[in-house]
Amino acid sequence: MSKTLFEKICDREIPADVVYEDELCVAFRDIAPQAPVHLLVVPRKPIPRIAEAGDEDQELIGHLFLTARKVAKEQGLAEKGFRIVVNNGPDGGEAVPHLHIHILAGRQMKWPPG
Ligand code: DGP
Repeated sequence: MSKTLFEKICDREIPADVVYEDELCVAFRDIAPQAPVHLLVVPRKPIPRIAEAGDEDQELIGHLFLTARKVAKEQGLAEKGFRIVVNNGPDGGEAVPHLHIHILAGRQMKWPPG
């Protein structure tokens, strides 16, 4: 199977502004930022979307969220706040079929989201 776009970024085959990485995931700046700070936290494992994560991914999914917390703190976002988003499927606004957590910050977020 060919690699997903985000697998190629995780493997450093496509350049990205990486802010954090470990054995399970990579965090990098979104190429089309929707806020002054827009980061993606991506598992190295190419789970297409959260709806297709398995029970065996429980630890990994927890790791992704705790990594989002860690990255947000490291980037100085924790005090003013930030938003975490996971898009799933066509109606959810998913464009890249490789699970990722968006971290958005640096402006007042609106609710409900568009
Ligand atoms: P989503 O709609 O949730 O699937 O979000 C996909 C995000 O991925 C979108 O905000 C733009 C970002 N993106 C797409 N291609 C690239 C890329 O080549 N590099 C980086 N850094 N981000 C990308």
